[in-house]
Amino acid sequence: MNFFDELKWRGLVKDVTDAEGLKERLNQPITCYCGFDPTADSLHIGHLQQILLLKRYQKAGHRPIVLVGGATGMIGDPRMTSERKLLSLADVQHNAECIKNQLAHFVSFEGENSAIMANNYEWISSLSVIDYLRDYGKCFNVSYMLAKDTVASRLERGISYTEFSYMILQSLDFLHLYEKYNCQLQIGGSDQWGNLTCGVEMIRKIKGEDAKVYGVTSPLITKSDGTKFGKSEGKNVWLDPRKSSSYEFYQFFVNIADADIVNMLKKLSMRSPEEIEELIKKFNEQPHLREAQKALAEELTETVHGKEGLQTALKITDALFKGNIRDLNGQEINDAFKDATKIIINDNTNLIDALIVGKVAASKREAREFINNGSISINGERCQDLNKNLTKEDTLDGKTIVIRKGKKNYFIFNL
Ligand code: 383
Repeated sequence: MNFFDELKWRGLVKDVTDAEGLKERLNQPITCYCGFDPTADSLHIGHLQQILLLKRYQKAGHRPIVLVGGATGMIGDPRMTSERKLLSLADVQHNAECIKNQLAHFVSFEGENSAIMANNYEWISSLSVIDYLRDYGKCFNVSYMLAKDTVASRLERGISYTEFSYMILQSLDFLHLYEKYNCQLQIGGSDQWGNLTCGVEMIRKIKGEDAKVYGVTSPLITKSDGTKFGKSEGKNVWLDPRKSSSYEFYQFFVNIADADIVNMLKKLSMRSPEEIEELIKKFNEQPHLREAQKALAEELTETVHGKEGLQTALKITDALFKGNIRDLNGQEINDAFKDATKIIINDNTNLIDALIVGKVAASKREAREFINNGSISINGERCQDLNKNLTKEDTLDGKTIVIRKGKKNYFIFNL
């Protein structure tokens, strides 16, 4: 399987400006780029596929350019739905610095095909409005721009001239990288198709038919249950451990539905196709073991959070599974129960009362029953004492008490 066929096998090719041409071209090293706008101070799981794609290109001998959109982030790529709120220069610059550091971890800056880090603020911020309109504006026919997906979808609701111009900026980036680094390929998610084709067209117009450049998109990951990929309980899963812990990240992947795991394994694992086929085979024989989910979760957690992050995630997962809460330190407890509702109680509250306040039990009778039959544990130790009071001494870190009902229902009490 050559590189392009492997990308297709993985489900990482949606549209290509010239599929035959690109397939052929990829037999020689190419310089390719993908852009990321600094709309937040961290990237999230939705960006992972493209980041890993850049890594794949590099592994296959090509040179990746990671572009941070310090200028485009000031303008805003139009969304299908509504106008974006403008971010301040200070925010964009702060975000750009943050995501640049994140992105730098995924590619190598050594060797013959070392990666390049670029920020389009460098060349766009100094562009004069006259040059912009004369040199680039002339290449775009307004009716062509109006026909682009995102623009077309916004015409009724309204789209500002600012966002309307976005595609010109992204196109001139491609031209700039083509001129400076002979970058001949831009990749992106399928939402970027309009921007990619614009760039290819513009380079052709300015540089002539001989300037061969390509654009290729990959499908955005879709989930079989219709919910959005990359969100856990409606919230983004971020790549920055301060925003989403390694445990949260690991849980996201380990909980992928059986119906989705094969697709995600192919798209996101750096394992070879043979190794992936092997995993899929094992998974199909014994899906309940969730080996495929565990393998992907472990691989990606290690890539994004490092060996230590993975160890922490596995330690928390194991402790919650076995109920050994006492093995966790303060930070790990925070990570483990970040999203759990915290029930505030006074020092020395009777356990039965606490179970009612925390809605662990519906009545005193039920609370007693749970305690009697051994379903209640405090910090991982079963408690069958009906007279138990919860005190400072029961807290793990001076304030937190973890109560479990049955095998898996955790309730967090704060004193
Ligand atoms: C800016 C300047 C360029 C080339 C690209 C850009 C950014 C691009 C964009 N991309 C998304 C983003 O920044 O908005 N206009 O969040 C996402 N990407 C990648 C991928 C994706 C896209 O960063 O589909 C998901 O991650 O293309 O939505 O010269």
